[in-house]
Amino acid sequence: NTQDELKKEAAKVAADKVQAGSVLGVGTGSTVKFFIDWLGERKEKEGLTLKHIVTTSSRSKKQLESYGFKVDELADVDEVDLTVDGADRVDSQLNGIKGGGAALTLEKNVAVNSKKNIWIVDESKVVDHLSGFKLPVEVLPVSCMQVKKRLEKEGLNPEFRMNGNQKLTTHYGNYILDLDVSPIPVPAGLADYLDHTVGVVEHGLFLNICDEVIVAKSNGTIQEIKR
Ligand code: DER
Repeated sequence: NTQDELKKEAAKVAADKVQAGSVLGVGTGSTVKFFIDWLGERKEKEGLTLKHIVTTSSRSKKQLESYGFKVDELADVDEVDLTVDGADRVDSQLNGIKGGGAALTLEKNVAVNSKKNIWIVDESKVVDHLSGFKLPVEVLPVSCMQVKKRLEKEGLNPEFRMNGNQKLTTHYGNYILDLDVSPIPVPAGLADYLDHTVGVVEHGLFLNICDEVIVAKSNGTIQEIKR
């Protein structure tokens, strides 16, 4: 099984869990892309309709609209029933690192306002302790150099994410600092520190947010891990 085939399988299991008439959150990334394809297929085959769909990136929005789904803003809905998203790493406690796609701020805002969060991943993302992926931190441009220095002093090895020779800008016009800490010794401690650092808009530590992970394994089986 190639990695894409695994992503596709995990995405299918999640798409089958989506209930007609519900409020659905749709994340971002290459695994979610398959999830949207499966939703499109359910729409075509069984006329799946949803009360609302909100999404975490313009890429996912475009793809959903290409299947004829209407996409609403999070501000226009009360609460999301289920959000399906990918993740960059997920540990044995179902805590994760997200933000590889630079959409972490909207992803976290949708996730914490969802009654249930399911992540779809291939086996390569599953780790015992959060490691092997740089932690994305979204920072305001105004104080980005000072924040970078502060994080350097903490030994967190921040580097700006680049887009060619320019700093990459997020949907909200901010920058991303990727922190090279692997493994992350105390995720809750680091999350707390970042939550209290002025200039940090959001970070990619998603702790106690995910309820269920659907893992596609290279031996062809699917593992569903629930909190
Ligand atoms: O959190 C993120 O931004 C990640 O990119 C995540 O959604 C996984 O993306 P992937 O399915 O392309 O690996």
